[in-house]
Amino acid sequence: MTIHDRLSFAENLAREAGELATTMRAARGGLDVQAKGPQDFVTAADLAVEKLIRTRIAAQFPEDAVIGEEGGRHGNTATGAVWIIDPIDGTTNFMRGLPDWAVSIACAIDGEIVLGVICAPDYRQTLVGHLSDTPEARKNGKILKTSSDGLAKNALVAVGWSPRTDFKEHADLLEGIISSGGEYRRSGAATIGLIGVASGWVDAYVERELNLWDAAAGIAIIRAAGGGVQA
Ligand code: LIP
Repeated sequence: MTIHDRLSFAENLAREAGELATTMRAARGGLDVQAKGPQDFVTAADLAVEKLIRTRIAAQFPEDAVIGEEGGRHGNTATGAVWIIDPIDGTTNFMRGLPDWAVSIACAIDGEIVLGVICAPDYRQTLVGHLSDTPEARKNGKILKTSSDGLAKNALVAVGWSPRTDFKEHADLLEGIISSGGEYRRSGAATIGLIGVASGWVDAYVERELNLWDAAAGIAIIRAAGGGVQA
């Protein structure tokens, strides 16, 4: 199996997963929202979408391992491939009917993230990226290129913050952006900020503590679009 085979599979799967989430949200009353922590929620759609993704991967790539936000790690990879999935990134936005949420699917081989797909159904956008010998990122079929402005004086930075982390540190980060002449935006879904970077709409995405499943697909897409990533 090549990276391209896996990417094509992941793109179709992310679209299917996005459709399932959208359908479940439209069937009002069926989301069964549970709190995992302060301002941290899981819905029936998160669980159903993760189950769908795991089922499809198990059928197509039974020897690959999977790490998912809701179910943790399953399987010991015999192929060196590990899928990293967030069924719904931006669950709070999703369950409230806001458009900033997405399905995120990435695959790492021998410890390196090599491909990613982010499907944002409410924006009708699907981004794919791969880091083969000739890296390439696309959004709805069109080649992507990150902004060349870097962190110049007029930088626009997408930011993320989670209630898991210290707010004072976040406030300091925002102050640093503003005092250096920049501006910021926060959508409440890391994947949406990463779409902004990959599309060249914003110059960077910054979040002090991000889970692997929130970032993995975006990392592959941004690198494939010519951007850099710092841990
Ligand atoms: C959330 C993110 C949010 C970020 C949080 C969290 P969830 O993911 O996308 O932007 O700040 O760290 O992980 O819980 O909605 O999938």
